[in-house]
Amino acid sequence: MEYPKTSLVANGLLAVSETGSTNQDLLALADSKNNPEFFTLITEFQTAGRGRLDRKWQAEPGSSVMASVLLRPSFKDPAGIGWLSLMMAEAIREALAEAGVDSKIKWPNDVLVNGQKISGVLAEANSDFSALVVGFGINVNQSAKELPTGSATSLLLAGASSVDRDHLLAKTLSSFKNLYLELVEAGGDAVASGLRERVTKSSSTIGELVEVSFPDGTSAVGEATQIDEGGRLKVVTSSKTLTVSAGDVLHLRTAKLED
Ligand code: BT5
Repeated sequence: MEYPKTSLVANGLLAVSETGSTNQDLLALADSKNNPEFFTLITEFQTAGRGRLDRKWQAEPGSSVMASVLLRPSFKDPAGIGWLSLMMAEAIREALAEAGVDSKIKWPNDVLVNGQKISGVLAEANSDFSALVVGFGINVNQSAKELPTGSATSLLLAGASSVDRDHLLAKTLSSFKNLYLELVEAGGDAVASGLRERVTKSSSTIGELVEVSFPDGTSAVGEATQIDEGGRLKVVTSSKTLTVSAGDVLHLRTAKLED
């Protein structure tokens, strides 16, 4: 497939029909070649698509948008870096809205339509943090039986048929670029750049009763009250306030819809 609209937004575009993982490939390219910021790698099919915590991202060939964008942030503040997944989720939400589909961001990296996952984002860095890639998958044309889980949805299932994947990707990248350049201008300060306010407005997690599962296997239940200046989730439990930087969140009031 050709991506003429995306080529105008990306700072160099490589489109391959199949690969293991666009995130993995772009991280390797970032180290070996001096590709610039917003260089984008897109594929029609991944054989080893990555999610967080060794999970998999699965999509049928040609059914979705799967891409990774290269960044080389001038700010070294980890707080700014913590925002990149949420920033891409916001850009995707804006692109879906343009396609006529309302969605919400579920902290830390999902985009949901009526509680079902239409998109996931994975930000990864190379070993010395000189390059970051933000990868994302957006389900476009899948029918219910082509999706890997019952909690997933696609633009087609959400009522948007014949979506042009090139246009969707170009819109996502251009929204992302605007948000990112505003963050760079604010020195990586997501509060000053207005990013936190935008993501908070788009979030279905804030104000929810949540169960957080931590990578070490423990969990906690409380109310998600805000996203802090580093992109972390504040959760007020019956005994304390937690600041969550990594974990999975289950929205308890809407859990039936999501799982
Ligand atoms: C994510 O992880 O949601 C991040 C997904 C990032 C995928 C992109 S594709 C381009 C780039 N290159 C890569 O190799 N990865 C990125 P996580 O929050 O851990 O969610 C993973 C879980 O989502 C899986 O365990 C499944 O339950 C579910 N899942 C897998 N494929 C899905 C799909 N197509 N739609 C909805 N849910 C899916």
